[in-house]
Amino acid sequence: PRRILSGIQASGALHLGNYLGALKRFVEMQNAGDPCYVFVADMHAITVWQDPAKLTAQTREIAAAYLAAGLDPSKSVIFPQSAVPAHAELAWIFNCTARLGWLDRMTQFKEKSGKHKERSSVGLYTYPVLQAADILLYKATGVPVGEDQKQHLELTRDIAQKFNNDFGVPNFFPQPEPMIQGPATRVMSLRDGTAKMSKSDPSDLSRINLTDDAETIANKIKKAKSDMDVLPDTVEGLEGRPEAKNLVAIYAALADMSREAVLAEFGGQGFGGFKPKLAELAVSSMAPVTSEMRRLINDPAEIDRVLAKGAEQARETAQPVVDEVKKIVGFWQG
Ligand code: AQP
Repeated sequence: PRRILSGIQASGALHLGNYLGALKRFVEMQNAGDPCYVFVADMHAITVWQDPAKLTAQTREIAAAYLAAGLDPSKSVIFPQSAVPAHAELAWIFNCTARLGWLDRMTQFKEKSGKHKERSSVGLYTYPVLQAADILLYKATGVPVGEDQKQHLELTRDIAQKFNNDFGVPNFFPQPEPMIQGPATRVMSLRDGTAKMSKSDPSDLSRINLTDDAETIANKIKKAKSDMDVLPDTVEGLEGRPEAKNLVAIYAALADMSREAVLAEFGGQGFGGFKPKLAELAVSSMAPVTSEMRRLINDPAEIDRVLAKGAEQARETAQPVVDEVKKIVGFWQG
C-alpha cells in the first residue's frame, strides 16, 4: 500500500476548501486501507505570529476536525508536528540540501510575504523545506493536498533526489506523489471565482467555515456571486464562468458526484433553483461534521489522548529514519 501523509496548519478556522481539498480526502484514503499519518502543523503555523494561548486551542481544533471528519485513531496516526522532534532535525539537514534558487521560485512565499519581504520570518521562507522533512521522514509515497501545494511537492521531490545523489544513497528517500484529485482541488472564494477560498480573505462571506451554523452556511450560498445565465449541460460550458464553475465543483465534491453528473441534473436551470439545492446539500453534509467538532472541542481530554498516542506512534516511525540520516550525513555516533 501507499503510505499517505498530510497535514493542516494550526492557524485558525478551517474552511470548505480545506475540508474538500484535504480533510475529506484523508478520510477516503484511510478508508481505502492505506496507512495514514496526519499531523497538525503547529511548527508551520508559527511562520507567522500566533498567540501562544490560541495556538494550543487551534491545535486541538484541527485534531477535532480530523476526528469529526472521520479519521479513526485506530487506523490513522494523528499527531502534533512539534511533538516529534525529528521533523525539526531533518528540516535542518534539508536546509543544507535545498538551494536558495529553488526557494526563490516559491510562489506561496511571494504571496504570503507580499510587500513586506524583509519583515517576513526566515521560517516563512524555509516553510517548504520543513514540509519536505514532514513528508520524507515517514518515507511517504502519497500526499493528498490541494492544488496550491503542487509547487511545494515538486520541491520535496527535488530535495529527496538531491539528498540521495549527494550522499550516494539511491532510493533512500522515495519520490512522493502529490495526490491532487477530485472535483475540488481548488475551491474558490464565494465572492470572486478567480481567487482561492482562503482563511486570510478579509470577507467572511467569501468562505464557509467549518464552525458556521446551518443558517450561516445557507445564507452565504444564497449571497454567493453567480451570473445571470442558466447552468450549461456540459463541463466545457462552464469555461469563462468562474463562479458557476466553482459552485458546480463544490456541489460535485459534497455529493461525491462528477461535475458531468451534476450538470446532467441541473443543466438548463438558473441559480435561483440551483443555489437552494446546494445550500441544502452543504448543510446536510457539513452539519454532522461541525456538530461533532463542537462536541470534541468541549472535551479536550479526549483530543489530548488521541494526540499523545499519535505522537508516540509517529516518533516510533520517524526516529529510525532520522537516525539513519544522521549516519549517512556523517554526524558523530556515540
Ligand atoms: N481553497 C482551497 N481549495 C482546495 N484545497 C485547499 N487547501 C487550502 N485551501 C484550499 C488545502 O488545505 C490543506 C491545508 O492547507 P494549509 O494548512 O496550508 O492551510 P492554508 O493553505 O494556509 O489555508 P488557506 O486558507 O489557504 O490559508 P491562507 O489564507 O493563509 O493561504 C492543504 O492541503 C491545502 O492544499
